[in-house]
Amino acid sequence: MVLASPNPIRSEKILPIELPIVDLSLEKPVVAKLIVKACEEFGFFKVINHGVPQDIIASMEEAGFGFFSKPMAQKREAIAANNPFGYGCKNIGFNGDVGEVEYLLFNASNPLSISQMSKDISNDPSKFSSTVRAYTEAVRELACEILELMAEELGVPDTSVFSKLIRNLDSDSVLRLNHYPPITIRDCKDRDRSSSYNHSKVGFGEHSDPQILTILRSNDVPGLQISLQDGVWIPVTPDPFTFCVNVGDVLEVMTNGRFSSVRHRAMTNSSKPRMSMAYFGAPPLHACIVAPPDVVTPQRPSLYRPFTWAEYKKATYSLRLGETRIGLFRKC
Ligand code: GA4
Repeated sequence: MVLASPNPIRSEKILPIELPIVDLSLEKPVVAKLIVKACEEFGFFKVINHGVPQDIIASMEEAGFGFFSKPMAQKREAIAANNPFGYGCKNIGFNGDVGEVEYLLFNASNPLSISQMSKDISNDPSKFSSTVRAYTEAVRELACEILELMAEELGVPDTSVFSKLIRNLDSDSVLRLNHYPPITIRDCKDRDRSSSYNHSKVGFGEHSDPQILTILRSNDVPGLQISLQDGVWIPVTPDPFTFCVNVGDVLEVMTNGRFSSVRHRAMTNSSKPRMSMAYFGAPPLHACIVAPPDVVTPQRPSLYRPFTWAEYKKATYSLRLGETRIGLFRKC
């Protein structure tokens, strides 16, 4: 098990492989096949011609950078007391994980909480909250479109089986803006400075996403890496015009293990700030997570016991970032 650490990591293999790119403007059946193949082989893919208006993306990015460029004393006003939402700096979760990252976390399905939080974030709270809401709605629609194509290709008759969970008004989806400031040579300890290592540090440690589907957009700065094999990292080439989509733990369970929720991490760099904006589409707390009968066959019997998202979330927050929680729900 590898836990989040802010220190440089040396003895690892970095493999330059490109993720599959799915053009959403192609014919539906073609797109659906490409998506399912990518989810089986990589758990990750990029989408182009995704239909999310560029001005909505640009406004969200501008609002995010606007906040992160504020003095620390002002950013601290957005720290929430007893919940994961609001501003956070270096601390990830509640169990001692740290990284070279600062972030804003929003309850994506609760417009009221977004408006409340915006008061501590921006001098123009109504503009900020409508920017967050417009972005969230646009990426949620994209997530639903992708989830419906997946269900179709998997042969599930109710093609809204996955998407209805995140369309539900009680969905527990979150939006996260992660800001990775550049780590300069002066920030590194002497022993790191003398090495030929490129001074990259762990921004957000190795983990899998607990939810159904993640829709991630980053600026043109590298940092995201995925791991298809222990200790082997594949860097994802940044492209601000595409979205990077990945399977979460719940979708791995709901496809009875056909899709993989793949571990990934974010590294910092020494030259430019990186900002990623991730929408994590999640079910409502009371939703029962179980694979539809169509993906359970005699050759592929059901792998997980049914559980609620509330149970899964509780397990997630009781463990460290890098720990595997999906195994706790596997049938013996
Ligand atoms: C990883 C994916 C999302 O960023 C997140 C994270 C959450 C948090 O930062 O509050 C967690 C992490 C994430 C998984 C394990 C737990 C919970 C931090 C942590 C140590 C918002 C999420 O849903 O799970």
